[in-house]
Amino acid sequence: MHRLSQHTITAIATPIGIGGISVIRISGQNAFQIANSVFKSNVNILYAASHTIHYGVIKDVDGITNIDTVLVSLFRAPNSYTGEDVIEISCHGGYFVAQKILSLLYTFGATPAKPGEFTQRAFLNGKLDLAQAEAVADIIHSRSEKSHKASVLQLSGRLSNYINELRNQLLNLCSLLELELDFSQEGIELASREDVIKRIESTEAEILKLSESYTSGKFVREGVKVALIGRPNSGKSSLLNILLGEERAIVSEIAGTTRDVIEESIVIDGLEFVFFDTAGFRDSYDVIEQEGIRRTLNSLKQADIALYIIDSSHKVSQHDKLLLNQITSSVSTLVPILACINKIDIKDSSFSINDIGVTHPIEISCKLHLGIDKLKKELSILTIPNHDSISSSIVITNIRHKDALTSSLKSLQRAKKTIYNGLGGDFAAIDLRDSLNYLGEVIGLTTPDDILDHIFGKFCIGK
Ligand SMILES: Nc1nc2c(ncn2[C@@H]2O[C@H](COP(=O)(O)OP(=O)(O)OP(=O)(O)O)[C@@H](O)[C@H]2O)c(=O)[nH]1
Ligand SMILES: [Mg+2]
Repeated sequence: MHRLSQHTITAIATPIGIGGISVIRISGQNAFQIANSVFKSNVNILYAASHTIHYGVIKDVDGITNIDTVLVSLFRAPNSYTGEDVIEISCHGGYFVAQKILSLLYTFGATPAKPGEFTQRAFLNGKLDLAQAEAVADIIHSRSEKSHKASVLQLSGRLSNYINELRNQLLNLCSLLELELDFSQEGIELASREDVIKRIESTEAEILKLSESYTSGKFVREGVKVALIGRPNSGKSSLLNILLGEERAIVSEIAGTTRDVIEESIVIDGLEFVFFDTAGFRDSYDVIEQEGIRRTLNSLKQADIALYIIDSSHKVSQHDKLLLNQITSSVSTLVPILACINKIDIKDSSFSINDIGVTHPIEISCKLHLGIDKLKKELSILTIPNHDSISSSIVITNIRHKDALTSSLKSLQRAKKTIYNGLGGDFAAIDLRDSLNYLGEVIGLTTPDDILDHIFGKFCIGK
């Protein structure tokens, strides 16, 4: 199906910049020859055993000038990351040395690796399936314990195994229906239609559950988005700063201080929360402020939790109630609205939260740092249904997987309809095959090449 490239590729696998060491990776059938052209040591690496490390010097094209002292690690095919011959050169870190060695390797015939090309080769050589390859990128990008955990599980093959199990269920059913074709003259049914429907529905339920796990999966991958919404001066920016533990946003007693949306994240109970500090809500003639408020609405629409900050230093007004309506109408019913009463250190005696009509508010004071831990706890509790599913079952964190599962489900529904309409089992088998293929896309069995290129193209160079 796929053609393996004959090129030997190379790239710096570590971040560009000053550091202790940099690692340059070479993979392909000429990896050892190319490395041998620049590496001088007591050992001839062309004959050295796989999985050994050698000390030596990288020489310039003239074969005389020393570029750097390095360690070279050898991995012979197929026992390497890519499944090909792989060399890793560990040189001194820095901007110049690694680039210099890289250009030397080009001179001796290596070509620059495209983003993700090492992992793409690992995939093409059957070292990992697509879901596992994607997990490699996720591990690199994970910023919280939970996202790291989900990616490690995916890399271990847990999702892939489950997908294979689901595919097997459909495959068995498919074979049964296709076998009936041989007996079509006799009109024999190898399984009753009720039984076939039952089996489809059982797999359908499993795929649906997996597909729905994306709600938690999205939290794991992208963090829980929390929009800080409130009237000007209610203390949104003060709260953001306290949560972050730094003076990130400008705080002032002037109403309308924040204009642009400020996005920052912290980890609470192992899960990343992304906070959006927004412009305070009010009728404004100031064009810039109007734009700010438009952006506030935008953040609200994308939020997983709306945190409504209310200033308790004065009596509740009509504006506070209007804003609650505005928030309610802007978010989906699934998005919790958490009310946060701020400035309790200077709470007005006539302030009553009941006048706004929110339930279970949390009282805080940004000035005295009161109630902040309780607020964090509450945010964490709001995501608990998702916490549980993350630890106990398989979650999908990737929109591509979600789309493939949705298509797979649609095909199953078509298969059922075909059977209900009394059409032959072979027609239903076609729909089941479609469903199978969509499942296969998750692990890369049936993924078109251009999509593969797109997926690996999003990886970093050197991975
Ligand atoms: N006493 C008291 N003052 C507070 C508290 N929280 C915030 N403030 C003050 O309230 C004023 C407004 O705070 P900000 O954090 O800038 O309010 P904001 O909601 O971001 O305002 P805009 O950006 O204009 O919408 C500042 O002077 C803060 O110092 C609090 O808990 N107690
Ligand atoms: Mg502000």
